[in-house]
Amino acid sequence: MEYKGLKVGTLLSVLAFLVGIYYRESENLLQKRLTAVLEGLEEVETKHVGSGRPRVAIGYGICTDVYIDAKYLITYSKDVGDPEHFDEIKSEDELLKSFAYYFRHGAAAERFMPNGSLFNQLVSHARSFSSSYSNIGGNAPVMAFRFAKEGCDVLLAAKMTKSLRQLIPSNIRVAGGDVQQDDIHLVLEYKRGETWGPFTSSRANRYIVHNDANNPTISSLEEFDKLLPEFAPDLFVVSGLQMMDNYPFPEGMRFSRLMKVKQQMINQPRSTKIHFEMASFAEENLLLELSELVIPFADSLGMNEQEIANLYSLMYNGNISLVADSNPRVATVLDQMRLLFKLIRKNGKSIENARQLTRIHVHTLAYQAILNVKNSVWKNTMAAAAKASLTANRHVCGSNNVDIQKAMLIMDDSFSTSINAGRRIPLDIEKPVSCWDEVFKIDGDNVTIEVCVAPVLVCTQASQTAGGGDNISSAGLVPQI
Ligand SMILES: *[C@@H]1O[C@H](CO)[C@@H](O)[C@H](O)[C@H]1NC(C)=O
Ligand SMILES: *[C@@H]1O[C@H](CO)[C@@H](O)[C@H](O)[C@H]1NC(C)=O
Ligand SMILES: *[C@@H]1O[C@H](CO)[C@@H](O)[C@H](O)[C@H]1NC(C)=O
Ligand SMILES: CC(=O)N[C@H]1CO[C@H](CO)[C@@H](O)[C@@H]1O
Repeated sequence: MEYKGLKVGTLLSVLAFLVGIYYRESENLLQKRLTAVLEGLEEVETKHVGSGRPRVAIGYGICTDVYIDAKYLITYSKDVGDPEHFDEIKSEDELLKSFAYYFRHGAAAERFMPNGSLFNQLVSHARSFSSSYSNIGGNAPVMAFRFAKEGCDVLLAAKMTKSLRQLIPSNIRVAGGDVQQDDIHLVLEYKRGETWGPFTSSRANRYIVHNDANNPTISSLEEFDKLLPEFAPDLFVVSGLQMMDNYPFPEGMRFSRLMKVKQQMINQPRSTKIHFEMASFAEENLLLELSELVIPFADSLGMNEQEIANLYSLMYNGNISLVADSNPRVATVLDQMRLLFKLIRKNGKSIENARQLTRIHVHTLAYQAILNVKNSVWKNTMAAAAKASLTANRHVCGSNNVDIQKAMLIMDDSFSTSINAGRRIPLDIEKPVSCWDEVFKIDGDNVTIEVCVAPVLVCTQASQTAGGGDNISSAGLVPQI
């Protein structure tokens, strides 16, 4: 018995030992893999060393972001009922239903709250939690900060209070006057896999409500216009236009403001590249207006996976998609990029003063995809994809040094370049950024396109999600200008 017992015991411990080795080995392999990808990305990123200080002008707007863990501010109860989409949020009930609608898809959303006192109550409530914090927010300032950090000379179009202005670094010039009160955005954050009632989030994201008075009217546009000729930017970025989404404008006002944006874009000399950063648009009419008044006058477009699905759906099906897959396959996104590129180029031919679209950057959780016309004004596509990818981890994890202990790869071991006639490209961990050329036939012309895809070392311990897209898009633009 004893002999047998000993034998079984020994066998078990040998087995445990082997299992231990196996796990340690696979853990080691995983770490090695992530390290290789990180080193591969960093190598490509550092290949680009900028010369000189590019000049970047960015419109429009600014706000104070108040961050709160969503589950602290809003609690689930059975009364929430079915998730529902609302154009604007008129009551706390609507907030809960609307939050549920986006949370279950892990999709970002931004909604206007017309009731100022309800909004202020929510902000005070959020601020009463010690874990809440605030930051300068708005797409334009986040991009401006990033460009300034990356060594650009920056001009930002925004009106703000004197106290907010003191928080803007002195190396960023501001165009726009003073206001009495800054707009506040209340950012409800949640993590991947978090539950809220019966719903589970598929990724870390945020739901934003606001009661803006300044940003929707792009009140800084005129002041900005006066400074632009003298500033002579290499790059002009149009962003923040989603603040017009579902905003109660007086009749015709939105259209006339967008006409001013169009005019401002057209007025720039051809030597100034123009980038339009998309955002989450819920109002079909606004997106239609943008596709007439803004998109045709840009050289470059930046957007996330939801935004490209939305724009694609509008241009192809004639309606918008409010939520889309939050982890789309590379092939799906590349196909959407190709079709949008061709369509926008085609439409542009019959639009007076239109520019030729030469670049699209789509940032997703799992990868960065950049498409641009070869030998165009955009350089260093590969470095741009790597930089965008690393910035995604750095921003979300809140640290400049990527820690592989807090990172994972979501992108598959290989991806297809297209849903139908795609080629499979394996993910080479030593050379993680894949680039290739394609020839597009557009109205009888052969246009050579360079496509680069870089995997993201997804941050597993998110410290922030808001502003991620803006940091990533700007980081991707810097090596290219
Ligand atoms: C606005 O919100 C306040 C506070 O929640 C509420 O008392 C008031 O009835 C609301 N007003 C409207 C028009 O819904
Ligand atoms: C948009 O149109 C397509 C095709 O007509 C349809 O399948 C889809 O359900 C519509 N989506 C929305 C959100 O209405
Ligand atoms: C475009 O490329 C095709 C081959 O891929 C060629 O037959 C055609 O002549 C080219 N067209 C132009 C305008 O260069
Ligand atoms: C990692 C990183 O640099 N994130 C930045 C993104 O942009 C915001 C606003 O400028 C910064 O506060 C973050 O540090």
